[in-house]
Amino acid sequence: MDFKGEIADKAAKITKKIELYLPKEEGFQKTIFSAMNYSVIVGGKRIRPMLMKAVYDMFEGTSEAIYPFMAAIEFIHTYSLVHDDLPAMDNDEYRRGQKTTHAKFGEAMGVLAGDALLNYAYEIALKAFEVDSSNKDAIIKALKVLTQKSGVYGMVGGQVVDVESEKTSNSVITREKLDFIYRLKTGALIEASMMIGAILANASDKDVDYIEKIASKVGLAFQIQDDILDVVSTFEELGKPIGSDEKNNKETYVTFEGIDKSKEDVQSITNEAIDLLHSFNKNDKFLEDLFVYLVYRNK
Ligand code: GRG
Repeated sequence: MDFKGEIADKAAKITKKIELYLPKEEGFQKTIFSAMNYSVIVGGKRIRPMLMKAVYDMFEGTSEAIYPFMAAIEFIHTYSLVHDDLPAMDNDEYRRGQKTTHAKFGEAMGVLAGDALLNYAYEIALKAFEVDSSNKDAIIKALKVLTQKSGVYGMVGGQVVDVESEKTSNSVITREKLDFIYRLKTGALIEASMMIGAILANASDKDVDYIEKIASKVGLAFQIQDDILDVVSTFEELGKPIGSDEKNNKETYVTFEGIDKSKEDVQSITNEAIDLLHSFNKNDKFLEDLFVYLVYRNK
């Protein structure tokens, strides 16, 4: 099996595990369960739980507590996409080739499905205490990372600055602000995923800090690649060569640095992350391949 096949296989296995934690579609509030389940099951690359498990395996983790956290991080990621697609934000009707949650269930249910997934993620993460009562300190540390990286000092904070930067269209966004947005909006959940993998495998605080640094590079390279893919698909849709004068209405890494420099930076930031990873002197082959796959993905 080639690496792409291996990734697809792992993603399918992760989906099966995650599905076990989804709510039953019953009761008077059945619609919200359907909307939550639809949002999670409709697709996604499962990158965050995959990174979490890969780091966990690298540190030779053995606690079953990893599984509720893998589900929780994917539920938080899913809520962020559901809310990002709402009319008040990006107003998208399709994601992953399917109707977005609000387009299928209505705007109110879109808001509620996002709220529900976020809260439910913590309900599921707390199940880690039932699964492994011998690892309480690590689970508390993991919960702290999960809550902080998702909130106003993490993903939500990044999204706030991103939304404000779009609204004030005549204010010029600085590279410093763009870096802030990328580090929080995209990077924070990737950092949380990898840090939690290390924490639950009982890695030292020093190693967890190091993993955070590596993850921050992976998150940045991942977001720049997302910008590159966006530009490439926009120009393909317009039938124009990449780099022609079409002005994008949103500042991105590509509008700041140009497509060629952006591609170079994806490569050099990924190499930095891989070099740091090697310094653990552990079996990191899968993680290294995963970093490369993530940043050179085409969707
Ligand atoms: C609404 C609080 C709140 C946050 C939204 C995630 C996000 C912040 C916005 C979505 C838009 C976007 C392009 C974010 C950057 C991160 C990113 C590339 C998300 C997509 O992640 P993938 O590629 O998605 O892992 P799949 O579909 O594979 O799950």
